[in-house]
Amino acid sequence: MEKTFLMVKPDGVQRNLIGEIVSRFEKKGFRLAGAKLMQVSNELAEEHYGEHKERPFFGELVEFITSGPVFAMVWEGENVISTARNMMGKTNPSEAAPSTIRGDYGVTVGKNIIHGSDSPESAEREINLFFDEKELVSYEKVDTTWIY
Ligand code: RTP
Ligand code: MG
Repeated sequence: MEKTFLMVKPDGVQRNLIGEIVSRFEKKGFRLAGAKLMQVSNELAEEHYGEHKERPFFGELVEFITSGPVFAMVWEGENVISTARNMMGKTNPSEAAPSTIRGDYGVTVGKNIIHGSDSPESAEREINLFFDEKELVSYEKVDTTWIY
């Protein structure tokens, strides 16, 4: 099953949006495979955003992502990588459509609430960067007869 790495950024945690964001992916029908509240180190931030090393906003990006706790998650499901990106909305919240996470809650590009992997390669890289294999749980949701 396809997996993606999603992370509520420090602004989303400060604004009490963890539950709202988890809820959207749960209701959509995806399955949570792992999650943790954590402080990102400088080293991890620079590795995670390595593709943007030469960009003028790199310093700010690393400073922001390390400024407070983040909520790191692994979600799985059919086409979860691209579907999650659609549910997040465009990078700049001012261009993100209403009903997307960034469209509903974000204002500025530097504080856009959530990160999501943009390809199968980045999903694999980012999941391995943030999670040990033993932190991920594999299970099925089949038997719902005991829910009243
Ligand atoms: P992310 O990696 O965080 O999920 O965001 P993304 O794919 O939508 O956007 P990306 O191009 O990977 O950029 C990473 C993050 O850098 C910040 N950014 N700032 N000041 C700027 O012009 C600028 N451009 C990008 C954003 O916070 C973006 O999420
Ligand atoms: Mg990106």
